[in-house]
Amino acid sequence: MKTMLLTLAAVAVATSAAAQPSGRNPDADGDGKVTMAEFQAMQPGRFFDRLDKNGDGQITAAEAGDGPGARIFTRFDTNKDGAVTKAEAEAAAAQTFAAADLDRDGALSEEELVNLRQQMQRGRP
Ligand SMILES: [Ca+2]
Ligand SMILES: [Ca+2]
Ligand SMILES: [Ca+2]
Repeated sequence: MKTMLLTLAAVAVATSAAAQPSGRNPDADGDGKVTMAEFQAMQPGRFFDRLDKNGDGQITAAEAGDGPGARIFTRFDTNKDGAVTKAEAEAAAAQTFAAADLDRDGALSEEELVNLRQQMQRGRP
């Protein structure tokens, strides 16, 4: 379970990085903490919309593409209907956020984000 969540975060971060080569700070208001709203604004919304090529509100394996993307999205499909809905992606992101928020203050500090990134790097296949 933990690996799946970290993989989602890795995908979202990787997708964001691909779209924004200069990198983007998820801390939109610059207060040093990433709230759930800021986290959700960064992921999964942006990468979800990009992957949902036909705009029907769900990502199929074909839309996710071949390779690691297809395997990852199959695992996000929690109800096993062959498509990842935005709700499924958001639920996975929310769980990722909760797992990363070590002190449970509802926001990710710089330290918590660094920790999350380190976990993603270790968990990467
Ligand atoms: Ca679609
Ligand atoms: Ca599904
Ligand atoms: Ca926190």
